[in-house]
Amino acid sequence: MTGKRAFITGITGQDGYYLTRLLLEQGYDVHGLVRRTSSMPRRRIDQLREEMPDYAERITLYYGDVTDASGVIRIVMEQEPDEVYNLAAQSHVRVSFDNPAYTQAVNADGCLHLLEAVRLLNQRKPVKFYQASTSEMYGGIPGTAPQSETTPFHPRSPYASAKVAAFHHTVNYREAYGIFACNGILFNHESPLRGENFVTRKITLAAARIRAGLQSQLALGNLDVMRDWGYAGDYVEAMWLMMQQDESDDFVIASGETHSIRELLDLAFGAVNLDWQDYVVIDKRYLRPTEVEFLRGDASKARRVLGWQPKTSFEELVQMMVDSDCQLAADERRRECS
Ligand code: NAP
Ligand code: F7E
Repeated sequence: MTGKRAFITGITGQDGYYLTRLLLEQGYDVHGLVRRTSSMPRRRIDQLREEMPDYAERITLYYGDVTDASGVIRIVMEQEPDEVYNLAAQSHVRVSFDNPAYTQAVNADGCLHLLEAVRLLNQRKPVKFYQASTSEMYGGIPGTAPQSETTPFHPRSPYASAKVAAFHHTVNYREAYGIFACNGILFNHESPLRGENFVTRKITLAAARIRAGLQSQLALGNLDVMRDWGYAGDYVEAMWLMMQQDESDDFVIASGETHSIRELLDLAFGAVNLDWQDYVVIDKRYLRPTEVEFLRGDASKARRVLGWQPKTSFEELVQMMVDSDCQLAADERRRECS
């Protein structure tokens, strides 16, 4: 047991699940912020509690919202965590074009509220801060050179602009107040627990449901983009490693490979012996006013300083997601037939 206490915003999300799991295994008590909603959106945390019943008591949840500065500051000051991980975000890039001001409030101002809380607590005891930064900040950088910590930002969505602001707030608090504050610049990372409206999960779920006879078509947007996709379970290890350093810094976390959506479709539909061209239609509702065409990360600094490298290949990731979605489709089919 480390006896350490972590506070995680965004604990109900994909990364929240994997990070909570890792921290519990490391002996942490995990405190998390959850939003009050009319239904209980705790699917992933409930799953974790079932999978790790011996650890369930070490998870404590608090109602709150990162847009509510006073609530966030009160919780941090009362709970006195050793490490704060700010994962909360309106994390869908396409959706950020529909609600830009809200995205800014959550993704940029929310980070600032957490940083204020950490600054105040730091006057009482040492506390470390992690900000969930993103490869989307590189956005429209021309060419195909891999993006590293020294690549300039060129955000191409309200989501990315807000994340750039949060990145700079984090660096500024580090420089202005000397607090431990780091940015993990994570490239796309996926898993069987990925939200169903991100392209990887949308594709693996559709392949599984079409195979099971539960769906007949898959509507997608722009197929001409390239992404550096990794496994979320590997990437949360990098978050934790950044927080174990003596000095805070910013790190790119990526696989170093890039793949097209067509390759993703080939793998996912191939895994269930289908040809995606028979099922995919293009729907302009899924296009974005500005697109990020090409991402490939250079994580050599993380490899050198943190000793981090990904363990799961792109092919293994897609197979893992298809297998999980085939299981879900089989369950859905059983329910339909009973
Ligand atoms: P996710 O599954 O969409 O989870 C987002 C989390 O943020 C959820 O727990 C959500 O709560 C919470 N949240 C949203 N608005 C909030 C608010 N106003 N106050 C408090 N909590 C709020 O995202 P993810 O994939 O786990 O990503 C985690 C973080 O990493 C995000 O900041 C994302 O922008 C960033 N990131 C992700 C990737 C990636 O490829 N996954 C790459 C780079 C950076 P509800 O459950 O209530 O919605
Ligand atoms: O889109 C294209 C789409 O929504 C990937 C977030 O976690 O990673 C994620 O952002 C690509 C885009 O992820 C569909 O146009 C085509 O080019 O899966 P996505 P994202 O936008 O890269 C970054 C690193 C984050 O930080 C974000 O929080 O796929 N695409 N057709 C589609 N995308 C979606 N969602 N749906 C489609 O039908």
